[in-house]
This record gives sequence, C-alpha cells and structure tokens, in this order.
Amino acid sequence: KILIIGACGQIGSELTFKLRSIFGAENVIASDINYKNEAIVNSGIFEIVDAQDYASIKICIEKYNINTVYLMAAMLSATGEKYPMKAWDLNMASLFNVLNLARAKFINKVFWPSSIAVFGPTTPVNYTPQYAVMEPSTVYGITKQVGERWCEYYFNKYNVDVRSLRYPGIISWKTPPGGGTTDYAVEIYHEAIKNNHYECFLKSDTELPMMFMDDAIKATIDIMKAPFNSIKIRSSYNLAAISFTPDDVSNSIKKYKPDFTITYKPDFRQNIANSWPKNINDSYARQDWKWKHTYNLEQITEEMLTELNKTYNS
Ligand code: VAH
Repeated sequence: KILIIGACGQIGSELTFKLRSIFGAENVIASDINYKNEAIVNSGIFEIVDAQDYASIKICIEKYNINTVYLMAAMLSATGEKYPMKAWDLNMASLFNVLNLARAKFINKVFWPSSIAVFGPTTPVNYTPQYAVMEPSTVYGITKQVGERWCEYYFNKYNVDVRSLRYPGIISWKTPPGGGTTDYAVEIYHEAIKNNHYECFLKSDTELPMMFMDDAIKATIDIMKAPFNSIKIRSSYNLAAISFTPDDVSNSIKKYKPDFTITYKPDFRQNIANSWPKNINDSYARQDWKWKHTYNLEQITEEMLTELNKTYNS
C-alpha cells in the first residue's frame, strides 16, 4: 500500500490520482496537514498527517499497512525565503521522519523530490551536469542539497531504498502551485484565459528548466518501478524536459490568443531564478532507468489553454 504525504499539493495531488489509477484507489492513501484540496479529500481514502510529526506518520503507516511513501510535502523557494526557519524545519523534519521509518523497517521504499534549486550561482548554468558545484542561495535549495546527502547516507549506511529526482519547474492546470519561483509559468496561462494579460514577476529573458506535470508524474512512477540495481544514484537524479523564457511562453500563447499582452515587473523571485541553471543534463536518468520526456512548449500551451478555458468558461 502507498501513502502520499502532501497529497493536496501541486505534484502530490496529480501523483495521487495517477497512483490510484495504476494500483487501485483502495491501495493509495492520500494525506496532508489539512483538507485544502477538496478533489483529493473527496476522491478516496484521506488522512490528516503532520509530516513533521513521526508518530503522526507512523500511526497512518500501521493503520493501512503502508510499504511505500511518497513525501511530497515541502515549503518551496519563494515562501522559504519569507520563512527560512519554517522551511528548514518542515523540509528536514519530514525527510528525517520518513527515512527513519524506513530505517526501522516500518516501510520499505521512499520517494523524495529534490529540485534544480540544489544548484546555485557558482554552478555551470548551461547543460548543468549531474555532478556539479552546488552552493544553493535559497533556504529551499539548501534543504534539498542537504536532503540529498541524507538520502544517500541512509541508502549507504542503512540500505534504505530511497529514490529522488531533481524536478525542474513543473507546469499543470489541475492544482495551482504554492510559493514557487517557477509558478509564473502556471499563472501566465490562468491570466491569459481570465484577463488576456499577465504581469510577469520574472524578466522576459529568464530561461529556466521546465516540465509538464504529466512528464514529471511519469518520471516519478518510472524511477519508483525501476529495478533496485538500476538506480545508480541515491542522492538525486537530474531530470529535464525543456527550457524556456517568459517571452517564449508569451509568444506560444499568442499563437492561440493573438491579442494576449504581457508586462514585466521583476520582484525578489528574480534573484532566485538568476541563481538557477538555464538547462539541465539528465543523461544519467536517460541511461540508468530509460527516462525520456514527451511534452514540448507548444503541446503544454495547447493543453493548458484548452483545459483552463473549460475551467473558467464552463
Ligand atoms: C520552486 N517549483 O519554484 C519549485 C521548484 C525548480 C523550481 O523547485 O521553488
């Protein structure tokens, strides 16, 4: 049985639906700190679990005989800069709780998301390699860098089967993201439908690694079903699909909405984006467990506008 911690979030919610479609709803338990996502709460087994509380997780694991945990709860980059100690406490305590439950053999497999945020301003920005200098300048990035070290340590020392991906920015329409720097790439589509205009908080030429949610979910499922011995990297795998700038997205939207307009008003998140790579080399993921992405920007724009049009104009 599978437990998703942070199931109400942007990735957690879509992971929940996908895992239920594969393994059956009765085998996938969704959990979060509150009931903020009605679709998730009302679509199957849902429990309140505090990711920072070891006992809270352990009770749920024993109640449902869980053997695999996807830990999707975290505070992301932008919010983490507003509340540094909360970001550290949530992101690290939740990871230690799940790793220690695995070490104590209450569970036998863990997925934990890392991020391109582990890279910093001294990392090579183009085609960033799997092994590179990482001096993350955000609290979120620090928690992901340190989290990777702990995942590898628990694998080497306690043989914990923990698997991880350095997600790029993720674009989806079902559940809004919360507190990320790449969130502009989701907001822009909502605003295009609602107002035919978007004021972007990043500069027009800010290139960042991005991925459509369906690709991110596929990568997560793929790495978790890969044979144990095919996972050669137990810190976290670089994972890539495409890279683009706000100007690229704007031009892509204009193909469907010619009179869409965009203005640029960079805020504190520009500094975060400037510290991250422009594009990522994910050759180890493609080599070790046959990763490959599907969606390009045109396909993302078409699906985002089509689905959000239904949402806002139904
Ligand atoms: C964020 N969406 O913006 C997350 C992600 C690479 C970006 O880590 O913080």
